[in-house]
Amino acid sequence: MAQDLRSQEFTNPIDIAEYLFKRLKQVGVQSIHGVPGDYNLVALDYIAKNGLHWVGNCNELNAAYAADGYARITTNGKGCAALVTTFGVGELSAVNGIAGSYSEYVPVVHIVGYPTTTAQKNGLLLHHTLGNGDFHVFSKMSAQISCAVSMLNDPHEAAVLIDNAIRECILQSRPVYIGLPSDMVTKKVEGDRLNTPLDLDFPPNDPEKEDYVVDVCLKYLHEARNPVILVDACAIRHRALKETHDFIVKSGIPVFVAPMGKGAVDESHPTYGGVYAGNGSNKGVQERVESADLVLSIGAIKSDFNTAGFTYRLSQLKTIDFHSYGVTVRYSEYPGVRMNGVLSKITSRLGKLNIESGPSPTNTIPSTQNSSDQTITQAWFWPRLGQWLQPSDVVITETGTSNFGIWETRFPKDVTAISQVLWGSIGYATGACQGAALAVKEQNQQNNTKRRTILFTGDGSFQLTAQELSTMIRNKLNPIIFILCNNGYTIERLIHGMNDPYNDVQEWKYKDLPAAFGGKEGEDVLTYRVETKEEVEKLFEDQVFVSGETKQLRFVELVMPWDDAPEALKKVAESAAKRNV
Ligand code: TPP
Repeated sequence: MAQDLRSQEFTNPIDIAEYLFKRLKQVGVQSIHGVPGDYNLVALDYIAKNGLHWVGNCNELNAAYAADGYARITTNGKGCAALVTTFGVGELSAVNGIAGSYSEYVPVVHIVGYPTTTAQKNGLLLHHTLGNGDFHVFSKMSAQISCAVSMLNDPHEAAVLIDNAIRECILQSRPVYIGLPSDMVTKKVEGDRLNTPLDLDFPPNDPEKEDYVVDVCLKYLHEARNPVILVDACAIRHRALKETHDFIVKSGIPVFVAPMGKGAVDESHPTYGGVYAGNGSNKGVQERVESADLVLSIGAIKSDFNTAGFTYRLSQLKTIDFHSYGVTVRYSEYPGVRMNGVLSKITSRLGKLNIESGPSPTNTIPSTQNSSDQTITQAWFWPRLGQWLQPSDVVITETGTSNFGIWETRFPKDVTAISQVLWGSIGYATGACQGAALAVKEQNQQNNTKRRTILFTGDGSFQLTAQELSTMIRNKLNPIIFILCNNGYTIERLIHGMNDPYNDVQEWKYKDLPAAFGGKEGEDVLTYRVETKEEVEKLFEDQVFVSGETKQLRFVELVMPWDDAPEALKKVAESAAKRNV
């Protein structure tokens, strides 16, 4: 009765859950990840009703990783991803994944189904509580890894809180937490609010301040003789890729990427020079970047693994840092001036520059690897992969040898790279592959394209989240998955305990898993095992395996030596080992 009276206050009353899912759909979300639970079941009824697809993950951690992967594909526009979990047990399982999204600036909306507001008020001794009547404890935990927490306990403010959460999620590119008590799901809010789309444009910089910063940057830029551009992850995460690209093309300045910036720039562009990561870089790259008289650093995240163990040798006196929150020119800080506006103004006002050219990387396999030895070595595989990849591929790598090997892979145009170099939770890549492959499938259907999603993960990492293969089969996804079978935690062996049993894993029959998860060979999946370079070559030429149109998920056991690692990893492991004592 009370609800009926309240709904009369609105011209177009709709249920809170309907409002929430319609808003998510408006910002481009087509699929919702998660796991059901009795506190979210009623809300789940609204997903299909509003034209959204329910993924149904095997567990909440995987759902969080998958949502992260999905978001990294959709944020090229202004999108995000969403997952639904249940109070306490479900949401806490997702926390590691959400923390990763927070750390790496990925916009994920985490919706948690709560017990009713009355049960909360009365402090009932309910399942999934700590048994102490505290219903705030889990949202307080999540507040540390969310840029907004919206508890929908009052229908009068629910629509505003939902709008605020989704907007903050996308603008700050970080997770948000929405608590939805089960009795609030059907309470009414004003549906007409949906006629006004959320404003997802970054607020413009103060023009006077922006002009000043642009002038300062241009002064140093026009004085420079051998500047370089260094692009990193935040250029991707904070949607500055177009501005970055325009600047690269117009300026003609040699451009390099940090490992987390892989995929941010067109690596087939003539001024692309390679991956810069201090001592982990190829020789020509390190020399060129470190001898520059000006480094234009766009969206840097100078973490240990991203800088090959803090081995950058770049002076702040020769650096201009562009960030989402401000610009730093040498030692002068200009807070509150977002890089997007500054970069596009610099490009439009740029005069003629005197520039020394940079090195041009190739995908050539090192001559030492061209021997008749058939072993699939890391030094051979990653450059070879660069020759095989296609434009627009999505390439996912995992914490382990693949995250470092990929430094040696020169991408064709428009490749999107996904990895979790800062947070580094193993198992992430397989979960993220499910989400990315789904987002790619949706985009392929919409744009009539044939993008491929390709995963490289270690055998050890795969064992943490292997069940997501089941979700991929269930959702008819067709990624190409390479399991690097090298008998255990090779990256850990290099850091400590080369021969110790704690770095071994049980050897699984990985190829048998798709069948165990209900996938039919030939119909849903195609499985392969390659042990020699020749077998890799044959696989790379197999048109069914290669094609983006192939409907089946492709699953490859890629056998590599247990003690082999990319050169960059060897250097990083050495410095990680030193920091651990
Ligand atoms: N647990 C989590 C959740 N995340 C971690 N990063 C670790 C443990 C520590 N760790 C980092 S890498 C790694 C482990 C255990 C081993 C990865 O081995 P594998 O996937 O086989 O990759 P390889 O180096 O052999 O390619």
